[in-house]
Amino acid sequence: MRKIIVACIVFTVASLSSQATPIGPAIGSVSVPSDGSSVSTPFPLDSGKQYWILAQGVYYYDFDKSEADAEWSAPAGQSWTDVGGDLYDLLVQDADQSWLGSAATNPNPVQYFSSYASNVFSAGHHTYWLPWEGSGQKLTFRIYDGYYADNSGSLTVSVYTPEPCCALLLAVGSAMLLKRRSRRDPGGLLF
Ligand SMILES: [Ca+2]
Repeated sequence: MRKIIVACIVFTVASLSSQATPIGPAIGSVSVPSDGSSVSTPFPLDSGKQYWILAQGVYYYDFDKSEADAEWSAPAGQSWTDVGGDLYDLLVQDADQSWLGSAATNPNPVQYFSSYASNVFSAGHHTYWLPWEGSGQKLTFRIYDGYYADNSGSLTVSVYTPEPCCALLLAVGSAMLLKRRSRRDPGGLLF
Protein backbone atom coordinates (compact mmCIF):
# COMPACT_ATOMS: atom_id res chain seq x y z
CA MET A 1 0.00 0.00 0.00
CA ARG A 2 2.84 2.35 0.85
CA LYS A 3 4.25 1.98 -2.66
CA ILE A 4 0.82 2.71 -4.11
CA ILE A 5 0.44 5.89 -2.06
CA VAL A 6 3.91 7.11 -3.03
CA ALA A 7 3.18 6.33 -6.68
CA CYS A 8 -0.09 8.27 -6.51
CA ILE A 9 1.65 11.29 -4.96
CA VAL A 10 4.38 11.22 -7.63
CA PHE A 11 1.69 10.98 -10.33
CA THR A 12 -0.20 13.90 -8.79
CA VAL A 13 2.92 16.08 -8.70
CA ALA A 14 3.72 15.21 -12.32
CA SER A 15 0.17 15.98 -13.43
CA LEU A 16 0.10 19.34 -11.67
CA SER A 17 3.50 20.29 -13.08
CA SER A 18 2.44 19.43 -16.62
CA GLN A 19 -0.52 21.81 -16.39
CA ALA A 20 1.93 24.74 -16.17
CA THR A 21 -0.76 27.15 -15.03
CA PRO A 22 -0.52 29.22 -11.87
CA ILE A 23 -4.07 30.55 -12.19
CA GLY A 24 -6.51 30.02 -9.34
CA PRO A 25 -10.08 31.26 -8.90
CA ALA A 26 -11.26 34.74 -9.89
CA ILE A 27 -11.91 37.00 -6.91
CA GLY A 28 -13.74 39.77 -8.76
CA SER A 29 -14.12 41.76 -11.93
CA VAL A 30 -14.79 45.34 -13.00
CA SER A 31 -15.93 47.03 -16.20
CA VAL A 32 -13.62 49.76 -17.44
CA PRO A 33 -15.42 52.35 -19.62
CA SER A 34 -13.75 53.90 -22.65
CA ASP A 35 -14.51 57.47 -21.50
CA GLY A 36 -11.16 57.80 -19.72
CA SER A 37 -12.49 57.47 -16.19
CA SER A 38 -10.66 55.31 -13.67
CA VAL A 39 -12.17 52.21 -12.09
CA SER A 40 -10.76 50.53 -9.01
CA THR A 41 -11.23 47.08 -7.54
CA PRO A 42 -13.48 47.20 -4.45
CA PHE A 43 -10.80 45.30 -2.55
CA PRO A 44 -7.07 45.89 -1.91
CA LEU A 45 -4.58 43.26 -3.04
CA ASP A 46 -2.56 41.60 -0.29
CA SER A 47 0.97 42.94 -0.06
CA GLY A 48 3.58 40.58 -1.50
CA LYS A 49 1.01 38.15 -2.91
CA GLN A 50 1.10 37.25 -6.62
CA TYR A 51 -2.08 37.90 -8.60
CA TRP A 52 -3.07 37.59 -12.24
CA ILE A 53 -5.14 40.15 -14.11
CA LEU A 54 -7.26 39.16 -17.11
CA ALA A 55 -8.41 41.87 -19.54
CA GLN A 56 -11.11 40.97 -22.05
CA GLY A 57 -13.07 42.67 -24.79
CA VAL A 58 -12.96 45.38 -27.43
CA TYR A 59 -14.07 49.01 -27.39
CA TYR A 60 -14.37 51.67 -30.08
CA TYR A 61 -12.01 54.65 -30.02
CA ASP A 62 -13.60 56.55 -32.91
CA PHE A 63 -17.04 57.15 -34.42
CA ASP A 64 -15.91 55.17 -37.49
CA LYS A 65 -15.77 52.04 -35.30
CA SER A 66 -12.00 51.88 -35.05
CA GLU A 67 -11.37 49.19 -32.41
CA ALA A 68 -8.96 48.55 -29.58
CA ASP A 69 -8.43 45.94 -26.86
CA ALA A 70 -6.12 46.06 -23.85
CA GLU A 71 -2.93 46.20 -25.96
CA TRP A 72 -3.66 46.25 -29.69
CA SER A 73 -5.83 48.43 -31.96
CA ALA A 74 -7.22 48.58 -35.49
CA PRO A 75 -8.24 51.69 -37.42
CA ALA A 76 -11.54 51.04 -39.20
CA GLY A 77 -11.04 48.59 -42.07
CA GLN A 78 -7.35 48.04 -41.30
CA SER A 79 -5.28 45.35 -39.61
CA TRP A 80 -4.70 45.15 -35.88
CA THR A 81 -1.40 46.52 -34.64
CA ASP A 82 0.35 47.55 -31.44
CA VAL A 83 0.89 51.25 -32.01
CA GLY A 84 3.43 51.40 -29.19
CA GLY A 85 3.43 53.67 -26.18
CA ASP A 86 0.23 53.70 -24.19
CA LEU A 87 -2.21 55.00 -26.82
CA TYR A 88 -5.52 53.06 -26.66
CA ASP A 89 -4.03 50.71 -24.05
CA LEU A 90 -5.49 49.59 -20.74
CA LEU A 91 -3.45 51.20 -17.98
CA VAL A 92 -2.97 49.71 -14.51
CA GLN A 93 -2.18 52.11 -11.67
CA ASP A 94 -2.12 54.75 -14.44
CA ALA A 95 0.88 53.11 -16.11
CA ASP A 96 1.32 51.32 -19.45
CA GLN A 97 1.71 47.53 -19.17
CA SER A 98 3.11 44.68 -21.26
CA TRP A 99 -0.04 42.56 -21.50
CA LEU A 100 0.44 38.90 -22.45
CA GLY A 101 -1.54 37.78 -25.49
CA SER A 102 -2.07 34.45 -27.26
CA ALA A 103 -2.55 33.68 -30.94
CA ALA A 104 -4.13 30.35 -29.99
CA THR A 105 -7.87 29.93 -30.17
CA ASN A 106 -8.60 29.38 -26.53
CA PRO A 107 -12.14 29.81 -25.30
CA ASN A 108 -10.90 29.18 -21.76
CA PRO A 109 -7.88 31.47 -21.13
CA VAL A 110 -7.35 30.02 -17.67
CA GLN A 111 -6.95 26.49 -19.04
CA TYR A 112 -4.68 27.66 -21.86
CA PHE A 113 -2.72 30.22 -19.84
CA SER A 114 0.64 28.69 -20.86
CA SER A 115 0.11 29.82 -24.49
CA TYR A 116 0.25 33.51 -23.52
CA ALA A 117 3.33 35.69 -24.08
CA SER A 118 4.24 39.36 -24.43
CA ASN A 119 3.92 41.16 -27.77
CA VAL A 120 1.36 38.63 -29.06
CA PHE A 121 -1.99 39.68 -30.46
CA SER A 122 -4.96 37.73 -29.13
CA ALA A 123 -6.66 37.47 -32.50
CA GLY A 124 -10.30 36.57 -32.32
CA HIS A 125 -10.69 36.50 -28.55
CA HIS A 126 -8.96 39.70 -27.29
CA THR A 127 -7.92 38.28 -23.92
CA TYR A 128 -4.72 39.34 -22.16
CA TRP A 129 -3.02 38.35 -18.90
CA LEU A 130 -0.81 40.39 -16.63
CA PRO A 131 1.02 39.10 -13.53
CA TRP A 132 0.78 41.50 -10.62
CA GLU A 133 2.25 41.51 -7.13
CA GLY A 134 -0.07 43.02 -4.55
CA SER A 135 1.06 45.97 -2.43
CA GLY A 136 -1.88 46.41 -0.08
CA GLN A 137 -3.51 48.83 -2.52
CA LYS A 138 -6.60 48.61 -4.70
CA LEU A 139 -5.94 48.18 -8.41
CA THR A 140 -6.99 51.05 -10.67
CA PHE A 141 -7.68 50.66 -14.38
CA ARG A 142 -8.09 53.28 -17.10
CA ILE A 143 -8.24 53.24 -20.89
CA TYR A 144 -5.88 55.77 -22.42
CA ASP A 145 -6.85 57.81 -25.49
CA GLY A 146 -6.09 61.31 -26.73
CA TYR A 147 -9.77 62.09 -27.35
CA TYR A 148 -12.62 60.41 -25.50
CA ALA A 149 -15.79 62.04 -26.88
CA ASP A 150 -15.94 59.63 -29.85
CA ASN A 151 -15.39 56.47 -27.78
CA SER A 152 -17.87 53.75 -26.87
CA GLY A 153 -17.84 50.37 -25.16
CA SER A 154 -15.72 49.03 -22.33
CA LEU A 155 -13.24 46.34 -21.31
CA THR A 156 -13.79 43.74 -18.60
CA VAL A 157 -11.01 43.14 -16.09
CA SER A 158 -10.90 40.20 -13.69
CA VAL A 159 -8.44 39.52 -10.88
CA TYR A 160 -7.33 35.96 -10.14
CA THR A 161 -5.51 34.45 -7.21
CA PRO A 162 -2.61 32.02 -7.63
CA GLU A 163 -3.27 28.32 -8.07
CA PRO A 164 -4.16 26.68 -4.71
CA CYS A 165 -1.06 25.19 -3.16
CA CYS A 166 -0.12 21.80 -4.61
CA ALA A 167 0.60 20.66 -1.07
CA LEU A 168 -3.06 21.11 -0.19
CA LEU A 169 -4.17 18.92 -3.08
CA LEU A 170 -1.57 16.34 -2.18
CA ALA A 171 -2.73 16.34 1.42
CA VAL A 172 -6.33 15.76 0.37
CA GLY A 173 -5.33 12.95 -1.99
CA SER A 174 -3.16 11.29 0.62
CA ALA A 175 -5.87 11.58 3.28
CA MET A 176 -8.34 9.84 0.97
CA LEU A 177 -5.93 6.99 0.35
CA LEU A 178 -5.10 6.58 4.03
CA LYS A 179 -8.79 6.64 4.93
CA ARG A 180 -9.43 3.79 2.51
CA ARG A 181 -6.54 1.82 4.01
CA SER A 182 -7.70 2.40 7.58
CA ARG A 183 -11.11 0.97 6.67
CA ARG A 184 -9.45 -2.20 5.42
CA ASP A 185 -7.02 -2.46 8.34
CA PRO A 186 -8.37 -0.39 11.31
CA GLY A 187 -5.73 -1.61 13.71
CA GLY A 188 -2.72 -1.35 11.46
CA LEU A 189 -0.10 1.32 11.14
CA LEU A 190 -0.47 3.86 8.37
CA PHE A 191 2.95 3.14 6.87
CA1 LIG B 1 -11.05 58.52 -29.37
